[in-house]
Amino acid sequence: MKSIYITTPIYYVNAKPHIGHAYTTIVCDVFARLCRMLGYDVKLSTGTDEHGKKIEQSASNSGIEPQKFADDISKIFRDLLPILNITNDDFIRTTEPRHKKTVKHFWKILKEKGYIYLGEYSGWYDIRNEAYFDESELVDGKSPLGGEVQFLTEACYFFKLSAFGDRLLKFYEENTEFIYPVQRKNEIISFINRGLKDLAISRTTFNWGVPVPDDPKHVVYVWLDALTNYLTVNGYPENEDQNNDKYWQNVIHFVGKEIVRFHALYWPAFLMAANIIPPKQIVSHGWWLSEGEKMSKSLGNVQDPVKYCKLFGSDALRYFVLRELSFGSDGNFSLSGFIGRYNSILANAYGNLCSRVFSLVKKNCNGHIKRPSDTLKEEDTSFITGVDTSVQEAISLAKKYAFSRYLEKIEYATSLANQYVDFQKPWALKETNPKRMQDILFILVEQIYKITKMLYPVIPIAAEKILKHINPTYELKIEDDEKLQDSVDIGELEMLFPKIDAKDGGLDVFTDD
Ligand code: ME8
Repeated sequence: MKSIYITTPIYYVNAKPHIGHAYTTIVCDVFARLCRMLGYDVKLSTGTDEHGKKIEQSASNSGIEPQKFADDISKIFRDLLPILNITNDDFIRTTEPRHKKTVKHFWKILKEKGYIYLGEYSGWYDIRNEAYFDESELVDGKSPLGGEVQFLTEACYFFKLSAFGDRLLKFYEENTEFIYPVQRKNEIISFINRGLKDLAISRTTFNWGVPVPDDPKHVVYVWLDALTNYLTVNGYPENEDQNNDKYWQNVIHFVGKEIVRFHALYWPAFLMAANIIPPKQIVSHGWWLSEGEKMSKSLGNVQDPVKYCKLFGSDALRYFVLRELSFGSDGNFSLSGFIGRYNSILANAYGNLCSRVFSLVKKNCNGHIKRPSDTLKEEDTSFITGVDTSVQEAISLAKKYAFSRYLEKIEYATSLANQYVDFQKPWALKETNPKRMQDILFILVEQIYKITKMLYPVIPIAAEKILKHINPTYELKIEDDEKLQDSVDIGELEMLFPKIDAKDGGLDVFTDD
C-alpha cells in the first residue's frame, strides 16, 4: 500500500481561526479522504504555532501568561476540527514537550554538522515594537511601524543558508513539481539568484520560545521551531531514519502563498543540512479576500467558519470553499455567493435529483428496482458514458489539486442526470411501459451512486447517507468499474439540502454581531 503524509500549516495562536485557516484544513481533509479512497495509507496532521514575540505580545496585551493564552486559543483551533469534519491523525502544538525535544535535537544535528555558528546581528532596532529593520526600510528616520530606532548589535546564531543556493537550484531543477503551482517557483529562484545571506535563527529579545541548547539566553527562531513540527509528528528523532520512512518519502505540505518561501527554501535547506530528504511537494493556494483585501485577523475583516457550519452544516461550507476559489488564485468570500452556490448546486441540481429519483422508485416500483436485462438504448449508454468520463476527469483534476474544476465535472455529470430524467420522463411510463420505467430508474440510481462517491470527500455527511441508502454495504473506495448490485431496494430519503431562503434563512444571524 502506498503511503502519503499530508500537512496543514500550524496556525498562530494570536487570534481565533477564520475562513482562511478553515480553507487550508478543509482542502487537506478533502485530499486526504480522496487519497484513502484511492487506496493510500494517509497520515494527516494539523496544529498550532505557539511561540514567538507576536504571541508573547498578544498574551501580554490580554494580561494573560503566554502558556495560558496559547492553551485557550489552541483549544479553539482544535475544537474547530470536528465542526469542519476533519479526519486528522494528529494535532501538534509547538509548546508540547515532544516538539521541544525534536527542535533541540534538530538544532544539535545542524550544529554538529557545522551549519550553525554564533555571530552578530546588527540593524536598526525599533525598541517599542522589538523588531529590527534595514536602513532601506526606515521611514523619516523611524521604523516602518512608527517607533524610534537605534542601531544595535547583538549576539545571534546563524544558519549557513548561503551554502545552499546551488543545491536548492539543482533540487528544483530535478524535482520540477516540487513547488506547486510552478509559477511560484520563479519567485523563489529569483530570490536565490539575488544571493542568499545566512539566516539569523536565534533571538535574545524575548523568552517565549524553545531555549537554544547550551545557550538558553537565546530562543530558537520561530520559523525553525515551527517547520520542525512536521518531523515531530512523524516521530523524529526516535524515528530517526526519516529517509526510509514511508510517510516522509511522500510528504506534501499545503500552505497559503505567503509562506511558500519558508517551506520551499528555508525548510529544504535545513533538512539538507541534517541529511534528511526534502519534502515531496509544497502545494500553495491563494487567499480569501474580503472586499478585495486579504482576510486576516489584523485587518479585522474575517468570517467565522463556525457560524457557517452551525447554520448550513459543514458539508455546505466545505463544498462552497472548494468550488468558489480556483485553487492557486485569490477569491472573495461572500454570504450571497455562498447561498447562491448552495441553492443552485446542493439544493437544486444534486439534492433534487436524488429526492425525485428516490421518490419515484418508492412510489412507482415499491422501492425495488433491478438491473436492466435487455440491451441498453443509445440514449442510456451515452448518458452512462458521459457520467463515467466526467468521473475520470474529476479524479485526475483532484489529483492535480484543481478542486474547483473537479467539482465542476461532478456538477456536469449531475446535469446530465437531470437532463436524462427530464427527457426520459420515467413517471409517464408507469402504465404504458413499467419495465422501461424501471430500467431508467435503475440506470439513474447507479449514476447517482457514482456521482455521490465522487462527492464524498467534499460532503462526507450527506454522501455517506446517500451511499448507504442505495447500498448498505458500500465501501469508500474508488473502483475502476463502479457498479451496484443487480437488485436495489430503496425508500425515500430525508431532505439533505433544504433550500436556503436568503430572507429568513439566516442572514439576520450574521448581523447579530
Ligand atoms: O503563517 N486565505 O500561521 P498563520 C487563505 N504559523 N488562506 C489563509 C488566509 C486567507 N485569507 N489566512 C490564513 C503561519 N490562511 C505560521 C505557519 S507552518 C510551519 C507555520 C491560511 O496563522 C493559509 O494556509 O498566519 C496560510 O498560509 C495560513 O493560514 C497562515 O496561518
